[in-house]
Amino acid sequence: MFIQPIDYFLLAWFLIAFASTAYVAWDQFRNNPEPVVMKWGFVLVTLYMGPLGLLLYVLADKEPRPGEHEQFVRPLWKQGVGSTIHCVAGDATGIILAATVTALLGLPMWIDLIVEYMAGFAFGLLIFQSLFMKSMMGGTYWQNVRKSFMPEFISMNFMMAGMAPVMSFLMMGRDMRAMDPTELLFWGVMSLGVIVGFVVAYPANVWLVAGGLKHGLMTERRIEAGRSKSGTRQTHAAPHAGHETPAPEPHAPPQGSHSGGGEQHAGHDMRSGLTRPQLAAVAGVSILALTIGMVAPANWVNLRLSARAVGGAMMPPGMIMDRNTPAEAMLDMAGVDPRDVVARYGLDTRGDRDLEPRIEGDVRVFELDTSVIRWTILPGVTVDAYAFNGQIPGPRLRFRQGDRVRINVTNRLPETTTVHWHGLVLPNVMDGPAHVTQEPIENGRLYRYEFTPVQSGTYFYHSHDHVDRQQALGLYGAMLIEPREVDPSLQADHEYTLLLQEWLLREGLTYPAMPMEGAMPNYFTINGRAYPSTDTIPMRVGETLKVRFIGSNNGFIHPMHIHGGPFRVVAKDGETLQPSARYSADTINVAPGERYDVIWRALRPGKWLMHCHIAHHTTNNNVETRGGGGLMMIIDVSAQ
Ligand SMILES: [Cu+2]
Repeated sequence: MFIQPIDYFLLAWFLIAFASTAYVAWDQFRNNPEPVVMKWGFVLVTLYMGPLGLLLYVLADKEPRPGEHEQFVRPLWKQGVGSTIHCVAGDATGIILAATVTALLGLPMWIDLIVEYMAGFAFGLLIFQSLFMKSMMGGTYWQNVRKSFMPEFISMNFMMAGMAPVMSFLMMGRDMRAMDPTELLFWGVMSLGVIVGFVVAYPANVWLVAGGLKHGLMTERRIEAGRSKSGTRQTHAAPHAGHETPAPEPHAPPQGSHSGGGEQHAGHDMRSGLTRPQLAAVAGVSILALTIGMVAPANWVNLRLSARAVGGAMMPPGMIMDRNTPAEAMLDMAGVDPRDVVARYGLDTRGDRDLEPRIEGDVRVFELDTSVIRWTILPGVTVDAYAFNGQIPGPRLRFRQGDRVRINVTNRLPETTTVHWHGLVLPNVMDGPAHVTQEPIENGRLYRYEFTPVQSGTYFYHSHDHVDRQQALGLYGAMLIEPREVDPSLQADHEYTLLLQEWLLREGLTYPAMPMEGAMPNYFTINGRAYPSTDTIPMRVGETLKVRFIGSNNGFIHPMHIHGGPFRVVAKDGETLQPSARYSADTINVAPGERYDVIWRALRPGKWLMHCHIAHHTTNNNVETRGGGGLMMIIDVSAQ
């Protein structure tokens, strides 16, 4: 629940909202002399608008001192507040109920908005507005429904004109947890929508009250003593312009038409000072506002998506999401949900650890499982990653050319996956591409890969289901196949296997890095660590080092460079180069999927760097620490 700063703000907001609502409810039903439907109106609106609802209540409606309610609620602005309150209480309740139901049903956002409008209008008209009018004016329920229709229509249109864009932009925004009713953010967006809807609907409500077509606040007291022992209700309507003048006279100041106040109206009837053309014109403008509010957001966000399709996805800042961006694209680029993390590892845990097989007959059995982990790449910097066996990179699989190998892959990711054994000659059904050679492995399921490697050299394995996402989040590992016969010319005093990776880490969330807008990486790792937390290789002058570069990353070609003299390239993509084809270089471009085995000789003592030559890839979020960052490590050569 609490994974972003907004979540803590919302927790505080709703605690204040509940406290405010409790106070308003207590005060309304205990102290405030007004009709029950109005009491409920304020209670609901305070629930939705939190401290702002409380503010409106104490400033406009709460009886300041006994007997003063009639006088207190008289000003037009307060009457407008009251009128908006009983509109919003009904409309917002209908809208929120409809939004919850449609989100759970998985309907597209545009249908969502239409259902919300209809539910809000029905709720507002049939419950709050008509009941309120009935308690004000008497008459039958259906007479009041008819009378309330036009003012409710105008008010609802403006309300939704404010609320709809808030919902569209924020629910379909970067943090689409806002589409999911089980998230606090959903309720936060609803609250903000009601507040904006209230503000937009308020001027029309003031106009309708001034014109005598709506009532705002009124006083209803039980007289306990005197006339009747059972108690008589007396309703005091706050006076408003036009209420006594049938002529279509525009609103005079509300205080003007009455002096003294406290006039009693039982079954008070309203006469509107508004003309049909005036009403029609305002209704027309309200329809225009409604249309803009409902339709305009479709220019920017994809309202055809549903909460079920994308609800809960958190998108990287800067990602281009337009009105045509499909749900699949969003899910591909969405950040890892920190609540899916099942284990956390510090700098003391290494990746690329050798995985011991179990021997079953003549078969070597390896167990791999996938899960979401939190992995430390630098002191205080963690990524939420998809990992094989809880490590980045995944465990190193070592076997011998000609060995029978079985690898059981159990998927514990929140999505399907498969594994591809990059570069190997094997049966097609063991190759791994999802939907091509096999059905993807569902969460909780196991897939058994079995083959006999006929090649030898440097290989690697990686996810082949939503590769763009899953490999970028960490699903890769080295696969080193020893040859049947050792070739001395490929031997060295030291060996180091080097797996490259790019990460996108922003605001505490990890997104799959991609070479596209908003998804460019800002951290880079060698074997799951960024410099200065990368390994240091100790050597002596005269010794040789065999480096196996593996392009296990997705997005970039990394020109890998070693200081202190050239290396000899002896193998490419697992294939040993003929002696005549071997060559010397000091920089080699390692593209995604490529492997190079190079042998470097330590000629001079000292600290010699091995690093990517795209300078940005040797920074951590654009910061250099101790001379660099990211794809950089040190070969520490001592004299003899
Ligand atoms: Cu690079």
